[in-house]
Amino acid sequence: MKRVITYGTFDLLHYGHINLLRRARALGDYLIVALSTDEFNSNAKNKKTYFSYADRKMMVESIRYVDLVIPEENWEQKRNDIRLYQVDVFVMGDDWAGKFDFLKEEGAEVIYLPRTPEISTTQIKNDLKHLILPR
Ligand code: C2G
Repeated sequence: MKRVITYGTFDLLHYGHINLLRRARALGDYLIVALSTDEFNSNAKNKKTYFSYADRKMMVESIRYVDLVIPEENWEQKRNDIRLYQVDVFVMGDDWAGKFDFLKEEGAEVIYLPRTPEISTTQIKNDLKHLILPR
């Protein structure tokens, strides 16, 4: 069984996230999502999420491509996660290109997938602030 892992906040879940998860799952047989906790978001990622970790976890777990959701609590856990969950493939959107190549040392394939253009949680928040609705 080929096991894939990816990391993220997945706040205000949108089709860019789903595109990433669908392609990540297609790289193996089992997809783990390490979901940034509320503490990690506010303390280390300077992100204030709209939805709580519990709500984001419930939504990500509901996605057909996702097999397991675990907490992402710090930047350093990736090496251990790869060992602990016997991960074969590490996947991120290409806004992270090059940042996690060191994980190859743990024997994992490291793949950066093209981001879905024109959609982001920040964009959604800004549009809603100015009441710009999707086309
Ligand atoms: N993504 C995408 N296309 C978009 C928006 C996001 O492919 N239009 C991808 C991102 O590249 C990332 C994943 O969806 O791989 C989750 O996005 P975020 O929740 O913004 O994740 P981020 O805050 O980048 O957290 O340790 C890694 C971090 O936790 C990654």
